[in-house]
Amino acid sequence: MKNFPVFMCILAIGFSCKQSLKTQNTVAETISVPVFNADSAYYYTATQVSFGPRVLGTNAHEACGNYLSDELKRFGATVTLQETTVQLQDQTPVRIKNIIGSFQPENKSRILLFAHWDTRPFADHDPNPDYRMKPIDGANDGAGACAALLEIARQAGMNPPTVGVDIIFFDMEDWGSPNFTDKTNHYGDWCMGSDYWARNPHVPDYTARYGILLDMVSAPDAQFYKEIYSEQNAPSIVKKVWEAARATGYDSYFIDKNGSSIMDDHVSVISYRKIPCIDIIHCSPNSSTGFGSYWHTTEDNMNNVSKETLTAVGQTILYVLYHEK
Ligand code: AHN
Ligand code: ZN
Repeated sequence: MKNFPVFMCILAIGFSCKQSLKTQNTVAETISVPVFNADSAYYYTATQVSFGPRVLGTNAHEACGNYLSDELKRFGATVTLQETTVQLQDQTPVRIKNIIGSFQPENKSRILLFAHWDTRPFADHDPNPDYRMKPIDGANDGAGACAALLEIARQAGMNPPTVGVDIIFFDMEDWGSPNFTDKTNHYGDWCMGSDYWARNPHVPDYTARYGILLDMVSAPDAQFYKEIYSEQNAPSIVKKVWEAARATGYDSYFIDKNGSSIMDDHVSVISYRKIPCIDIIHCSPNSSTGFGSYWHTTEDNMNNVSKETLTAVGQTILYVLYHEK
């Protein structure tokens, strides 16, 4: 029966379960990719924002950290909380908490997905000078990327991929000094949570095949350019993800052009853990900041969160994850 493999494929597609996208890989094989649920991701974004700005040392930060770790547990991850004290530039101690959710922790073949969960304490790029010392909601810069990862965690819990997955929510990414200085505030630095974890991983000698950082992945009509440190350190992962976006139909978000070099949490992981990592980050090459118009302003709120953008990123990552053997 010469047509048997083809026939089996048609059968497999015909009987596909309701919540998965099947792509035909070879004649004999179909790969099921779960469907990213944008409503869930939107809800996880709104829930984080509802706690208030997740600025270190606040009740909102504490409550949101508990929420994120509880959700990872609910989806079946083994959760490790990594807490430590770091110092601001004026030596003030601050407590930080990295939240790590591991699926199939015994699996040696792992993929690392990460985002930052803290929010910037000041809207230093707000057009209105009166708002520049106010904390931001961080719907896009913080909550959206964590929400996309929570939805991926939910899918990984229901329908495990072949690889083990670690999802890390890093704390204190967004405390770098603003362009202005004033005497009433004290500043930290960028990427302090990921810097700490990369030097002190939750598992001794932790490694992964590669890592993907999501940062600012929920603004309407976001555009993701190929970030330069990603291109330099993990070109094959950039290629894999951009091809996955094309295969999934979201290539209008993933621009086939180089962007700029961005110091972000992936640089810590590349430098100290030697894991090739990429950063999927919304950039606007023609804007004054290089980032989207809401970046570090009080407009980074739920009015500017797009389910379409969350889906473009989330579905692309699921495609990559479930095609790994
Ligand atoms: C700098 O502009 C130095 N880093 C951008 C990383 C960042 C800030 N991502 C979100 N907020
Ligand atoms: Zn930021």
